[in-house]
Amino acid sequence: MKIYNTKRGIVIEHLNEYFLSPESDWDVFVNRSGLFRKVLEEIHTLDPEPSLSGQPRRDILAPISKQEVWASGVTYLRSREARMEESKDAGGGDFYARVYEAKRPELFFKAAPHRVIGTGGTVRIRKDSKWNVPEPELVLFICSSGSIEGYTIGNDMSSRDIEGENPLYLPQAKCYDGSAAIGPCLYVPEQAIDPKAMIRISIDRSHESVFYGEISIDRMKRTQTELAEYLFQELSFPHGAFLMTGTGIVPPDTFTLREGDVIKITIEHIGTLENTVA
Ligand code: DO4
Ligand code: MG
Repeated sequence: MKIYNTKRGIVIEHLNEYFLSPESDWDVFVNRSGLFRKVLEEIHTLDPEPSLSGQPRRDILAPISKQEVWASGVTYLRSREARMEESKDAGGGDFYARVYEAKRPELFFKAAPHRVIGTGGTVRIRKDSKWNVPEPELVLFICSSGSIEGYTIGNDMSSRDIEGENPLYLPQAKCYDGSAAIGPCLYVPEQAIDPKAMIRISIDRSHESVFYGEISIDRMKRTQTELAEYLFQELSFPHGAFLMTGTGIVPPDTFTLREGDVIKITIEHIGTLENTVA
């Protein structure tokens, strides 16, 4: 089942049928444990609305209202290698190797909800940075009681030169206007997402492909539950929270994003998050 936050309200897609929820408050709708079963019961009381199937992309909002967005880092080998390389001159490489092996994961605050971009929106590169990449990530939706209730796609935009200069600059490399995109929907399966699901990213410049990468989510070193438990250990989230689970795809060091680039991130079962760079 997929839940869309749209200009018309909350739209539920289930088995190729579309329903408009009578609930208009996104936070009330999503922040429930056992979300799949509860929504399934609700749609049994609703009539399908075929007109919702062709809703234009511009009507789809980011699947968020009052939730904070957090992120995990160095959860895939590729991220560990890229970070060690970019920070070696600053003497920071060892920290990434250590956090990859450590029991405690790296968790950082990524975005307040008002800073989050949905599909079709514009992500940004910082004006004081020369080396920027998108990070395609599986994102967990965790309800206020701590259970993983759904998934979406995330782009953890990152300034590699700022982060590489000194790991203490991480919040500036990661948190700025237009640095976080999630969407297009909240995917709420009956069981946990298929561990073989692939994450794919393509970047187009002037209609030509300049980068493509893919990885399956089971290449992540940590479990989704472990990350969610660490996040909720000392923090409460009254409306639930989103947690980006880290990137396993990093473009070569010669690559940097440019204004006008189109970034498409697809995760099997969820859909495609598409954003243009400004
Ligand atoms: O440690 C820096 C950030 C790591 C990150 O965002 C990732 O691995 O996805
Ligand atoms: Mg990341």
